[in-house]
Amino acid sequence: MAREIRGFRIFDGMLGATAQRDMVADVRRVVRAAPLFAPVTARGQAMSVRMTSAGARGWVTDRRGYRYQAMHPGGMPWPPIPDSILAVWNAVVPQARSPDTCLINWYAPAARMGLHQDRDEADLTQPVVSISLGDDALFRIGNTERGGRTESLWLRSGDVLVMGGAARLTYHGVDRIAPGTSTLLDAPGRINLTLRVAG
Ligand SMILES: O=C(O)CCC(=O)C(=O)O
Ligand SMILES: [Mn+2]
Repeated sequence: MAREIRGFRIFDGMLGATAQRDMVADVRRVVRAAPLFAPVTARGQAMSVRMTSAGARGWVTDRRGYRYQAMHPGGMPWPPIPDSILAVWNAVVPQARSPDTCLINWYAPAARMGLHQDRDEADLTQPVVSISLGDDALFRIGNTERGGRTESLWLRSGDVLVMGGAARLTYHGVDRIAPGTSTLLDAPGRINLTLRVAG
């Protein structure tokens, strides 16, 4: 059962320990083929997360701006989205189109992500499904317009969050992670996976 906060659906602890470990192994395979890179916003600001993608396209940002593209910045294709990750999408949003991209964010202990909307996808009627692995993250939910009161919750390893429907354009971000709250990964930090229909 999911709980709902401002239209975001949260499946607490959806993935058990074995599923989480298997998924991390799949993520490591993707990262070996398409290494994490350090994104820079169009304004030239370094983001604190490291990222890569799986799927037919991947999200990139550099001085030319935010976009989805068919190749990793290193020139290689993005690896396919692992079945273990696709299975989560099929379980929580079975009516949606198939995702064509999975963004992999790596949060080292000091990394964060400012409040933003996910709006680079062509069809905003399709949801975004987010999976948390590793250390807890303090996740902030705002409103569909910039500003206003926000609400925060901790996302823990194995939690799945769906941003869809009227909340598809709700502002959200990660204030901080809590290093050492999970033993899933070899090092302190957090992996976040977001499945999307980009094209
Ligand atoms: O790390 C998270 O939980 C959220 C990530 C996110 O909002 C994004 O990649 O667009
Ligand atoms: Mn987002």
